[in-house]
Amino acid sequence: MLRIERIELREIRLPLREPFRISSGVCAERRIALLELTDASGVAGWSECVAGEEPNYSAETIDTAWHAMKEWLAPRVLGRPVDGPELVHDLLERDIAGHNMAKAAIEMGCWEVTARLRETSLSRLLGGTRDRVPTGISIGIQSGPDALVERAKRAVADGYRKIKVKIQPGADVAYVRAVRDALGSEVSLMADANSAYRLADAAHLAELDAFGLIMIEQPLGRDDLVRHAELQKRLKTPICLDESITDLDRCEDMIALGSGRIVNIKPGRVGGFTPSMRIHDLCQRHGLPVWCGGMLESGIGRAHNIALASLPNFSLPGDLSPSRRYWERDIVTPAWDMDRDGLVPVPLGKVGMGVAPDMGRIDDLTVRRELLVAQRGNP
Ligand code: OSB
Ligand code: MG
Repeated sequence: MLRIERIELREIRLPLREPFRISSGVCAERRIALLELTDASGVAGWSECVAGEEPNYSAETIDTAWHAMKEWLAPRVLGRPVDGPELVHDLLERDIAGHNMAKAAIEMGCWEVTARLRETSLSRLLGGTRDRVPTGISIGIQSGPDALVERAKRAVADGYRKIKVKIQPGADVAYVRAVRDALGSEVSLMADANSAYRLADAAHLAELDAFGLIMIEQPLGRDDLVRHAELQKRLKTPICLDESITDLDRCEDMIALGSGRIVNIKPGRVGGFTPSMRIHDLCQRHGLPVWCGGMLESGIGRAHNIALASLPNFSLPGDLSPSRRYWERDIVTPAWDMDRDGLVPVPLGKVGMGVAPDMGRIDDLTVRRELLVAQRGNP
């Protein structure tokens, strides 16, 4: 049994070591909402909201998520006894449309609190089966092919097991060709377009088939499963969907329509761990691989992603880079790291997410905080 009595929301500002550019926008400093949820028994757990600064990846931003959590979502769970964290997603879904990232932050926090209540690791609680997860890198759009090649070579030398390069019109075929030529045919390479193309670009995108990419991620519109299905017919390269898969039904539609053959699961995008696991299981039944995407999370969101990525059908490397790739200094101890083979150890021997929030650092970075408590009257 779980009963959340208080949720402390904070916003921290965390500068990236270098700006991260995708086709739909650029980020130099993350504004991250962190949650500390405390159960009636006094056990607390942390989670992170992955909503961005601007509505370029999805409609949500940190400010809309803050509002949704405070006004509609936190009141749903505060003071309410729930039998288990697997019920929280449906509780938050009922009569509240959208706001998946806000829902996910609360839902994932409930899983973390439960892991601590049961004195088990978050990975074990979710049904993880792996003690190490393979890591890929997501490289932002660079000034030219040479700069991209240099980044990609360094990433291979660091041990990353998958290289993802961001593309957009004007920075695509020549960039990918240069990387493939430099890395050779053995390296797992993929491209992510973040919705930058139209179906009319199909012939141009088909030029990427020459480079043996393991997948192309989200080439077309966020909500556009129909045209992705048409595009997939014209490409040899498997399409992987990210932005489009906002819930289990969208994933069923993708499979029914043939809009993609791989899914990038980001728990924030789909509303938490429960829908992530449902999508994971659905894909597994259909023989489709999934992998865990990233949203430039701090060490707290990363911990949650790594626990999820330990589930069996996460068979491709996730965007789960070590802390130092993003930050001068992370907000957790120990910082996240990978070995020379690009594997991150899952902290199975620890309770909960397996890293501790660095409270001094978090306090230094905090620009706003708000305490939400149970109002009388929640059953
Ligand atoms: O499309 O996967 C994406 C970052 C922000 C928004 C969207 C995406 C990304 C990434 C970063 O690719 C992956 C990471 O966190 O390393
Ligand atoms: Mg993506």
